[in-house]
Order: sequence, then structure tokens, then C-alpha cells
Amino acid sequence: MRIQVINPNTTASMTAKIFDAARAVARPGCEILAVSPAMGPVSIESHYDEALAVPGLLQEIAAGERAGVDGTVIACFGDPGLKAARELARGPVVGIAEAAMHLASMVGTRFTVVTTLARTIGQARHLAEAYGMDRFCANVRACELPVLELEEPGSNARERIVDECRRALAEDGADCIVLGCAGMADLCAHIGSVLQVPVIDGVAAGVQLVESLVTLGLKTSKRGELAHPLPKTMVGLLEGFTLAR
Ligand code: 2AL
Repeated sequence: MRIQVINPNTTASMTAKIFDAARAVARPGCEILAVSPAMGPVSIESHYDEALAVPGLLQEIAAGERAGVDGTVIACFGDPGLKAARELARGPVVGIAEAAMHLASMVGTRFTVVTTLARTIGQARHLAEAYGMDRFCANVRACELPVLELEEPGSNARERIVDECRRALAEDGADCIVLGCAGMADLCAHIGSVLQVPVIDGVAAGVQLVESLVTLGLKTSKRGELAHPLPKTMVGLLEGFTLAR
């Protein structure tokens, strides 16, 4: 089985970290292909970033289809371009926010999402509602940590995230934690061992869910809304995205 894990931002160190997290949970015989787009923002922490990350992400989805991957994980907590990716892909496509929230709902009764900047709180709340997960979501909290600070070796990011998780347990009534950024994947085990509650990293959750779907022979439905997009001419900068008949 081959699973493509796409980091929708263009920061190579984060893609490498995501690869390590995916590899660590992949079953024997499962090959992980970790990629990031050739164009787009270096980090995704606004709606603008998210919109501009999607074209490069869809290029990687199309490349994965040509390469015949069995399934895909979109490794950014905003789950950018998820439905569009499902239209292009035959295999299952899972976003890390949907994966983490669903798994959290199965190991606890109320989770808090701990995200990077406060401006990303609205998107996490929106996704929880869209996935029907809001009734399990106690709160969404931010550490006011820019995504790329997670890539700086000397930063105090880990301590700040642990502190915010502690507040989530003390003040929100949460019994588990969902990490709100793919760049936090390497911190999951540490935070779990310090806090002694389930801590869910969406990258690991997404890989495991896609593996399960592939093992069960479940692909993206091509009947109705998620059918391949219609042939269409694209103009200007997006000319290369034209879908031929
Ligand atoms: C993310 C993420 O997972 N990747 C990225 O660039 N931004 N999430 C976030 N909450 O900022």
C-alpha cells in the first residue's frame, strides 16, 4: 500500500517532520510518500494562506493519482481543499482535523483543540461544526504561536503548548487534547506523557484512518458530489489546471 501525505505548506522541514510522524505509525508494508506543493505559502495560518495553498495541493493530488497512490492524507489542520481533493482522487482522502476530531470523540467525551494563532480558532470551530464534532468539542485554544516557530529548534513552543493543554484540562472540562497543527506532530508523545490524557496528532490519526479505509477497500464515492470535476478550461495563471475532455 502507498499513502501520499501532503503538507500543503511549502516548508521542507515541516514536511520532513510530517513524514517521520506518518512513518512511525504506518503498518509494515505501507509506503509513505510525503510531499509539499511546488508553489504556495510557507505556512498556513489565515484564510488567505489557505486559499492560496489549495492550487499547489491539488497539483500534488493529481500527481498522486498519476502515480497510483492508494490513499491521501492532507496534513494541515484547516483541511484545505479536502472536498476538491476528493473530487480528483479515486482513493480515500482524509484531512488531519477530521481524523483527529473523530478519534478524539472515541477516546474521550470532550476534546479541546490547541492551535497556533488565535486567528485560526474560527476555522477549527467551523470544521468541528461541519464534521458534526462540535458536540464533542469543549473549546478551541491558541498559544499565539506562529506555525514557523514550531520549526525553530531554540523556541519555547513545546512548553507553551503544554501550558495551554494544562489550561484546557483545568478550565474547559476537556478529557483529551487535539493538536491543532501538523507541525506539532513531534510533540504528541511528550505532551501525552506529561498530561496523562489522550493527545491526538492528526497526522498519525490520518495515516491510520487512510490505511484502514484502503484495507477495507473503501474508495471515494464517484457517484454525485465527489465525482471527478467536469472538463473545463481554466485561463490565466491557472491555465495548467484545465481539465481536458
Ligand atoms: C497549520 C498546519 O497544520 N499547517 C500549517 O501550515 N498551519 N495549522 C494551524 N493551526 O496553523
